[in-house]
Amino acid sequence: MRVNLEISTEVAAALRERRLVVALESTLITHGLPHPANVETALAMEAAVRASGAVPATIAVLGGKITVGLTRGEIERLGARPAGSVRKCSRRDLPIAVARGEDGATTVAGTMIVAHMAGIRVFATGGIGGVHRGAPFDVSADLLELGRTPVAVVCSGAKSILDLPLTLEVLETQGVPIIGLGTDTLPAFYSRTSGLPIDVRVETPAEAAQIIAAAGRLQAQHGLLVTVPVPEAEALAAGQVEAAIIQATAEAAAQGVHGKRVTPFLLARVAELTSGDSRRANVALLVNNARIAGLIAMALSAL
Ligand code: PSU
Ligand code: MN
Repeated sequence: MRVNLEISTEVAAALRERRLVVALESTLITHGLPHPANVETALAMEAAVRASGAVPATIAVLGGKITVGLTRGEIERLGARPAGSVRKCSRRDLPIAVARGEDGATTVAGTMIVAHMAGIRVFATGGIGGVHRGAPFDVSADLLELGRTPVAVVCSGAKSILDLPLTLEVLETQGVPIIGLGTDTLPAFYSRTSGLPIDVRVETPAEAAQIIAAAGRLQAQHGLLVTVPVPEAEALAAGQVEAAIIQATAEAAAQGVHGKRVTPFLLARVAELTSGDSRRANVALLVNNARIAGLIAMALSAL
């Protein structure tokens, strides 16, 4: 017997009518941003998806139930939970949270798995996980999930706390096409470019949708990345954030922070060291990516 998904009435109706749904993750609510900015951002992302004409589906595990399409109240409650009290769920964590009736926040990997189970093809987030600097075996489960689950992830590249060249190598090995919307280099999360070339540049969400549709016709069993640079007004200069990343990475190593705690630690510490500038960039790119994902979903339905 297969596990039941709790799909909200609105999302279920949208999926039945073949109206377009955009998946949104929940780890950025519980581990990526502080309260109450996390709740405000999650709700702003949902509003941005709607403004593009699509239906948002924020995904999480609630009391062991895999839930697709959280209500506003559920987002508010999840966002108010004390730090560390919600399990961060990548592929290996999902069965644990389900079996034990826990609350779990889905990462990019976890959200892709659930989106695919529900029949959702487009997912918006901030930055995917990747290969950590100085730790070439700390490879995010996001990269392997992109190699095995057919969902298009709209993001601003991989978080620049990571080793971006090594991250691109793993994505190449995994067979994941990287599409740049209005860019021919990989966006570097807080800043608009890493200078690293990617596979293809498109100018419109509709052109990105054509590639996603072609992957579908090829019966591709892997994901795709659609990368969108952070909006100009909130972008940080690469040099501005680099010193903070180097310091935060050294502190993580000195304090013995490892495993799933690394990414939340670095995001929080870089935000402190940049007096909140990195967090403003993070929020701006999240909302912008949700808007673009909505447009891609709409274009996909028109094909
Ligand atoms: N994007 C953000 N903030 C976040 C994340 C992405 O703007 O907090 C989360 C995603 O859920 C991603 C996770 O999957 O960070 C990566 O964690 P790790 O490196 O441990 O795989
Ligand atoms: Mn890791």
